[in-house]
Amino acid sequence: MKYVCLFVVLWLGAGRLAAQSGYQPAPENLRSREAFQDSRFGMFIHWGIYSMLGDGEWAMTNKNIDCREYAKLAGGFYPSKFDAKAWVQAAKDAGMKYICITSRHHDGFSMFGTRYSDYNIVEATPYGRDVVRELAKECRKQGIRLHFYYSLLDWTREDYYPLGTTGQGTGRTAHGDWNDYLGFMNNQLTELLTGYGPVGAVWFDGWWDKADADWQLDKIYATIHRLQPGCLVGNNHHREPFPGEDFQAFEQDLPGQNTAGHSAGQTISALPLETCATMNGTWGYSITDRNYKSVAALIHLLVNAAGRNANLLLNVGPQPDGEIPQASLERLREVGRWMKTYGETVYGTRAGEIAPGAWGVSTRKGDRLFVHVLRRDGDTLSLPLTGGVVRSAVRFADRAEVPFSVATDSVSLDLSGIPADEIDSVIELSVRR
Ligand code: H79
Repeated sequence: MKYVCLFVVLWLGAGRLAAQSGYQPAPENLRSREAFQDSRFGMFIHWGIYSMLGDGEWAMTNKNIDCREYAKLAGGFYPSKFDAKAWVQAAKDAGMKYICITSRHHDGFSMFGTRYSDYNIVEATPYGRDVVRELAKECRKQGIRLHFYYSLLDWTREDYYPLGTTGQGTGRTAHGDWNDYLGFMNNQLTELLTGYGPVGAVWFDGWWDKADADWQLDKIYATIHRLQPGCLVGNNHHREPFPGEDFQAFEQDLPGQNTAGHSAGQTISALPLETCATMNGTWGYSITDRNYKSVAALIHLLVNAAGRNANLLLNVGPQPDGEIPQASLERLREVGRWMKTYGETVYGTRAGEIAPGAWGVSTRKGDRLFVHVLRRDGDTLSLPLTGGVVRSAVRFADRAEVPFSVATDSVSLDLSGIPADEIDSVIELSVRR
């Protein structure tokens, strides 16, 4: 058993060496990491020609659609209501500070005007517009940072060979050269990092499709950091971060949790953390999925992330017409309304020293420790707290005093004056450390 473990450790170690070894983040990269953490809330956008099928972004593989048949969707893609301004406005109204859009998902279709494949929105659709460029422009105008999701996995290209664990039923018979594929990705990433203004982050996905392939991530990451040293690199590989990465991604789970089954292979690193999550059960547009989280659940997700030192990247899946589904827009507005009052207890904070519990979480900004009570269990809340002097406790929303008492290792709050049915009862403690 011991030897097996040693082998696993060595093997994982070797895999990491394939990433950007000896990586020293540039000063602007370190600043970006802080700004990224300060922003805490972003919008994930999953949009592609798959939206026309109304069955999520995995439809091609889930239904074993031949890639040549699938490609015909492009000829009918005309999102007549696409409006970058409306998308950015929706993100802003929600209190989001950045947008991460799928520049190319696993289906292999590029949502930007690339010179390296004609299978892209400008050349292959009657719409003919570079929606990523329009979004980039609008983001700059409205002060929202832009991140690019970029799939390492491809279900259409022949040079994505040998095939991985997914996409085996998409009808590819000819074999291309893996090195061509790596070159293609480097070229596309160079386009994205030179033609679209400042990029906040590149968000990789799909590595797990061929976990033991020679991805040459060192080259890919180095290209990104050379072109834009402040651009953060993240990779949703569900493992511990590799060298060259600037933040750690968690999918459909908060850091430390593994309800969705993607996070068994990763513990929490010292890098900035980001949890991505769907608003219903699907990333790409689904015409049948009405299983939306409530506004309260979404606020809890955001606050629970902040209390675990993580950002929340909350997804929307625009329709084939280019509009964000109404059910998503309504929720974004409501979360935004809440953030107008409580944003100060989320933005610019780091996890507080009171560990998350069934009751809720804490966040901190300077001497201000925000206790977010997400689940009330009686009128007295006793929390572990050591090494600080509690000077005051007030209800954040109206500054009303909250009676409290301290013991050596704890603080007790009397919540009797606070309604028990609030989404999040925020108590602000002034704690001098
Ligand atoms: O873009 C969205 C999804 O399309 C993508 N990531 C989010 C952000 C995603 N791809 N796959 N998944 C989510 C689910 C992952 C399934 C996996 Fe497996 C289970 C990966 C590794 C184990 C199945 C078996 C796929 C590869 C091996």
